Amino acid sequence: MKEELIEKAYEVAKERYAAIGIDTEEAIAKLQNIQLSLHCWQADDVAGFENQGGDLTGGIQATGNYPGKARNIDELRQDVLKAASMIPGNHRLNLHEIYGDFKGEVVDRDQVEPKHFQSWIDWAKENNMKLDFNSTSFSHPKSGSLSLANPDKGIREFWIEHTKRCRAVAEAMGKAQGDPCIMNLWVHDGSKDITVNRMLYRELLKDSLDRIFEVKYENMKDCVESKVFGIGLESYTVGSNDFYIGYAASRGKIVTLDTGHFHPTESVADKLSSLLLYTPEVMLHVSRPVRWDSDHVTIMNDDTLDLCKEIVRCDALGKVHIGLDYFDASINRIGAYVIGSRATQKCMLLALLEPLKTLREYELNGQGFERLALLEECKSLPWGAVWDEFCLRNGVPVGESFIAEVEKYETEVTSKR
Ligand code: RNT
Ligand code: ZN
Repeated sequence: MKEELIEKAYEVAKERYAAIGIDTEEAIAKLQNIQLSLHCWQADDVAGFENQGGDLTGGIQATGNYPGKARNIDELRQDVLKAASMIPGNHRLNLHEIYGDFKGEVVDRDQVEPKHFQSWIDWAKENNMKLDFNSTSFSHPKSGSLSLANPDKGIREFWIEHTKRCRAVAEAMGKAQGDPCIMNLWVHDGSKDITVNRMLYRELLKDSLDRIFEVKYENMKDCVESKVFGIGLESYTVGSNDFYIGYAASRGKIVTLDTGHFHPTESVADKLSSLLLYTPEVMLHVSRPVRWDSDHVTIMNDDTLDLCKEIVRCDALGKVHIGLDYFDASINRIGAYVIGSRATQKCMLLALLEPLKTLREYELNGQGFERLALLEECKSLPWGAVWDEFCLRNGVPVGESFIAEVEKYETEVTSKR
């Protein structure tokens, strides 16, 4: 597409938005500052570099066998940079513990140290990317159905040690980058069939978490992520939504809302304004559940739009961390990164272009018709021209031109793996 055409369209859009009291330049500036935390695990179907070829366990699944997944740390880094080159703005990378640079050594989970992530810290600095982190309780011989909530003392201690060490890794990352590393804690703990010990496991998890969080750090922030159920763990999840809301609210921790971790008709967007009253910040795992927590690639659907609008309506841009969490192994994986990231950014842009002041006036005046009419009209305002301009200014492919770019990378790089 010709640059002049994009700019011309933007000038028209700018005027059109100005007519409803919206400054598109302000929206663009805000969008520029929103950093997504790109999930490293989309590049290799959550395999990591520890148990090459090992099965993905813990009730999650990456389905599909599209060729070209990253097989080692170099390939993964190359893929992430390629994806980032097609996503406007500057973003973060979210690592799981199993993606450490173990240099061929067997480093068990209770042995992990910041040094195993030194090359990531260096790489991130070179590439102007900040890092976030996750402990990894799945895909391990000691994972089973219970990790931090395991009544077996040995197994529970193992995972407590792992998670404590992960916090130390996150602290090292945060310190090195001069910006807090957000560490997410999700454990799959649950039961396939009816359990008569719901309380016992939750007491154990609560106690494990208290022990894990004993050390106070300055350069990392802790998040806890709930879930409804995992595959093979359908009857009970120790770390349910209620469990973690209570935990986080009483301990000043951050709740991670994964958009695939609630009942299908539950609105995740609606949770922000409640959580933000009682917990300091919120972490998001933006995903796309299709009938279950299927982790399809995020798209610009009503769920994602509602979520982004709520962030803006709650005036919480500085308090909500936006991470992505999906793993589709059935399509080009770099393309999947780009689609999901850009879709999330488009939703954020639409949220930033909302004539909130007028909408709120209507609402307070009891003008329900006017509110609904303006909300509907906003859907067809020329936000696409603002998006194109944003991409152009960021030097990334505009519109569908990234398709050819992904295809080229596939021909030259991923198809040869
Ligand atoms: C699983 C959780 C969790 C994982 C990642 C890999 O249901 O969403 O966040 O997807 O940690
Ligand atoms: Zn998640």
